[in-house]
Formats: sequence, C-alpha cells, structure tokens
Amino acid sequence: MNKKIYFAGSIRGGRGDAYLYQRMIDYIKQTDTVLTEHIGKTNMSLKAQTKAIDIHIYERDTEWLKQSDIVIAECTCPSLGVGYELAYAEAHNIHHHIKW
Ligand code: 6K6
Repeated sequence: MNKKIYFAGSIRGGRGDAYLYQRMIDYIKQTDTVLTEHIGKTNMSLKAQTKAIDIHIYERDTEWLKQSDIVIAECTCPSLGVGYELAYAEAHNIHHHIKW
C-alpha cells in the first residue's frame, strides 16, 4: 500500500498509552509510512516534549497533515492536540480514522 499515515496520539494530554501507540505504529509500518513515529516513543522525556517551540511544532505538524493520505488518531487519552488534528483533517478532507 505504502500510504503516508499521520498517526495522532496524546503528548501533553498524558503518556499513559504511549506503549499502545508504539505497537499501533509498528503494525502500520509493516505496510505504510508513518510520518509521526515520535508519538510512539515510550522514553520521550518531558524536556523533549517542550524543547521545540510551539510555532515550529505547529508548522511541521500541519505540513505533515497536508502531505498525509490518512490520519489515524488513538483517542482514549483526551488530548487537545489530537482533537485539533482531527478537526484539521475533517476540514481539509483528509481521510481519517478514529480509534478509542
Ligand atoms: C519533541 C519530541 C517529542 O515531542 C516533541 C515536541 N512536541 C511535539 N512534537 C510534535 N507533535 C506534537 C508535540 N506536542 C503535541 N504534538 C501533536 O499534538 C502531535 O501530533 C500529537 O498527535 C498531538 C498531541 O497533542 P497534546 O495536546 O496531547 O500535546
């Protein structure tokens, strides 16, 4: 298939499901390209989460969203950022799938 997948999962909303994100990303990578592999890094430090400035994160993430063929969002852990990304996908007619 090799589609470009934007995988969305909670970062600041809480990292309790990070291991689940990692497993989902590894599974998707068997057939497709995941643009947002960092979402599944279970050792992501709080420092790393806040190091990049917000405007840079926003610009890079929206660029990846525009390039993506499909957005897959794991929504068990409530996250403002994931909600924004899903609304962005809907508004820009990007195919999206929500898992909770
Ligand atoms: C660097 C390494 C790990 O994290 C960083 C810096 N922070 C972020 N980098 C990239 N995307 C981010 C970052 N923080 C939030 N996001 C985006 O928002 C991701 O694409 C997630 O799907 C979503 C999570 O939103 P919050 O509100 O839970 O942070």
